[in-house]
Amino acid sequence: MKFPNDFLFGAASASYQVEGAWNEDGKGLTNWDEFSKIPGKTFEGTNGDVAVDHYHRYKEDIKLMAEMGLESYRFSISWARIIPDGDGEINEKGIEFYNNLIDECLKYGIVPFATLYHWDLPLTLEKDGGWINKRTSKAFVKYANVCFKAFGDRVKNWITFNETVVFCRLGYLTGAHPPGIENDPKKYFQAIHNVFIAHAQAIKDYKKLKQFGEIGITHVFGPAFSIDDKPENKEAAYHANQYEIAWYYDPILKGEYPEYVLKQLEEKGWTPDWTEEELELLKTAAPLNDFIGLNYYQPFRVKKNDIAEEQENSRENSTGAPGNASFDNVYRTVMMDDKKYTKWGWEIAPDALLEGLRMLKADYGDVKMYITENGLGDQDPIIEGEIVDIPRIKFIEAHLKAVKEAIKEGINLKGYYAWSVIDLLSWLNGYKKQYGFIYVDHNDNLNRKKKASFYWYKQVIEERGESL
Ligand code: BGP
Repeated sequence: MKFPNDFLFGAASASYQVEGAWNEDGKGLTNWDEFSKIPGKTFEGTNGDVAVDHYHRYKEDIKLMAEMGLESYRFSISWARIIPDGDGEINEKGIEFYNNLIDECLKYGIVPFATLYHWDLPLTLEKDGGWINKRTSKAFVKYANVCFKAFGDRVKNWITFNETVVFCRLGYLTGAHPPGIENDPKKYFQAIHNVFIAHAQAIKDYKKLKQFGEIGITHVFGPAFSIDDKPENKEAAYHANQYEIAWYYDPILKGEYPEYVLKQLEEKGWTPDWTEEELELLKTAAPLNDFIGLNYYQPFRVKKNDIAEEQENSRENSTGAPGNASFDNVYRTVMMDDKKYTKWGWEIAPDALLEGLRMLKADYGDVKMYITENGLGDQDPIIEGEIVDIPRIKFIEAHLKAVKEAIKEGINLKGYYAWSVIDLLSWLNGYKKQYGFIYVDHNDNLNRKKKASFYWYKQVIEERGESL
């Protein structure tokens, strides 16, 4: 079977991780510009000042994407380029940059899929409370409207937020992302709610503009599975899925937070400050979501947590590998002997993607979905100057097979975006952990080079995945 004609084969990036040009052409400072320079926060002190210089090399990069046959490029817009202080004046140079980038995609027939928020928040807003302050939600809606009006004639696919769970958890529970706050569940749940009302208002505004494109949000998709059949571990997995999936997906797709979590938040005093009006906004916005984006890297194998201990909030503990207790100490994620893991300890489990998609279909029906990120973080083998990233090919191949199977079962998946189109800055792992189809030589002027996976993905796209 070939993939259906309306299925998009894409790849993704994010502004802070590729652009560089951190202080050029009127861009304002962001939370990450500041945070990444605090000693010890990132791997070997890496930051996105230059990143892979996509800001200056986007033409060369998009030409390579076209050569690969890429059908869609998912990129993010840096809010601080568009509105440098978050909610004040518009920076025309910022608009110009994304106009050029979008036009360059269209020149080759590449569908531009834009994310409005991939974690780089204008610093002025962060200093005023960031996502804890509803000023940020309002500012986001204004910024989103500026983008819809400037780019919406050509961008027909919009993602409001990337992975709310990650920037809120790492921002307010582990302190590994800005604003670097640790162990503050009250703030964590407040930040999520403030993001969701911003999302809801932005999609309502988008629909009013009648640009006839589609809009949705992207969430991490990390379904939890019990390590065995013991009732206490099954309960732990249920708890994990309520807090990590239902808490995020329900308010978007059903317009209501899940009862199970709500009840516990109330008992613990963690219920966000919200108004009836905001809860109503979530309800009325829910049916307007055109799709949900899933970033799938790994599932979680969980068991009941029976070791009462203080969490250690190190950078290493925040880079995604299992082995930690949940913030509320109810369950623990574990590595299992019979599973396979990447060099960074992330489970490789294409079968769990398929199983997870079935769970989503059961809970949320036929909502349209895109895999907006999936990929292998690796230190790629270089043999005689060639980047032979065979493990990446195997990884993506296995996951695309799962996607194909899902489509055969009638799951409404309309695209797959590999993370990432080009090697880029990993937030906490620097440049050592690579994901791209295109290699960037940090020892030689950031020169680009095609990896083995580049040629492989090109072929997959050409034959629309028939031989997968
Ligand atoms: C996702 C983010 C991406 C990217 C990816 C890989 O959570 O949306 O921006 O960083 O994970 O993560 P890492 O670089 O930590 O391996």
